Amino acid sequence: MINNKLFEKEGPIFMGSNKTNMDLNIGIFGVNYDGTTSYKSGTRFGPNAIRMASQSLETYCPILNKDLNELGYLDFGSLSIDLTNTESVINKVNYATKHIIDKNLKPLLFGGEHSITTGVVQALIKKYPDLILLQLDAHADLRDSYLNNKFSHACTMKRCFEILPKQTIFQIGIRSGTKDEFDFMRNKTQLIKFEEKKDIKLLNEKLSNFKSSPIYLTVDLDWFDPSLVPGTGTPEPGGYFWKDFESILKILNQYKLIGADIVELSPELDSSGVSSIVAAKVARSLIMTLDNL
Ligand SMILES: [Mn+2]
Repeated sequence: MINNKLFEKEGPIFMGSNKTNMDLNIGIFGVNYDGTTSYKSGTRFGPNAIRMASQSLETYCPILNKDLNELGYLDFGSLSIDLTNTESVINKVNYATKHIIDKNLKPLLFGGEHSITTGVVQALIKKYPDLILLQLDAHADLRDSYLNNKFSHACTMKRCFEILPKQTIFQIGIRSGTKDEFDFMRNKTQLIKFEEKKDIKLLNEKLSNFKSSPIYLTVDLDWFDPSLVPGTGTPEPGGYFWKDFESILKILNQYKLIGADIVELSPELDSSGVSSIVAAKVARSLIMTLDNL
């Protein structure tokens, strides 16, 4: 079927994102794609699971002292994509991101697998050449190629690194990868272990050189511990908890976040539904942080 629509309008939307009486600041869209998933698939159901779980949350966040009811964001729906070719999905994400930023909105994406981040960054660097990237993830995602696909989820940070003019990525809490990937992170001094209080201080110190830089945040939900977020395709023991995310959030709120994504939610792998709730709460937090400027 030929489909010329950019976004699919049917299905659930993120809570409160049907407001028409407000100046918009943030544009949400989903990418229901899990074509390169190497272990367990199902992230194509992620965007709608986040939207449905959002209905269970309060609109008010006591940590950030903000209320979604006072913020201008719109959920455009999920991107119409061709599931057979990763590169065409990434190109479509690039195109859709450009569409969002041309409207002067900050993009917030719901994945889908991590490969989609490459498309967002391709679009963002045209507007923000001094963009820096922050990645929360269990995995380095720095492989040059994986299963013969350079656009695999396992390569997404490598592809981003290659196109970022400033070549600056801070990779927070990475605990899995090849020796080559860890050597790369250590040599570029971009690995932040985030295991102790001093790592929060280290993150703050590193970011203090980028007070005026635009920052893009990619949240791979497997950064969290599998006991909190079992609904992800490649769970990795030894992860982080909600309080850890909050401490990063507090730091980010002092910086210029211009876009974000939440990827790798595979809702059907978690019968309790808690993974989707965590993802929706991350989304709520990021809408509030993106609204900061
Ligand atoms: Mn990842």
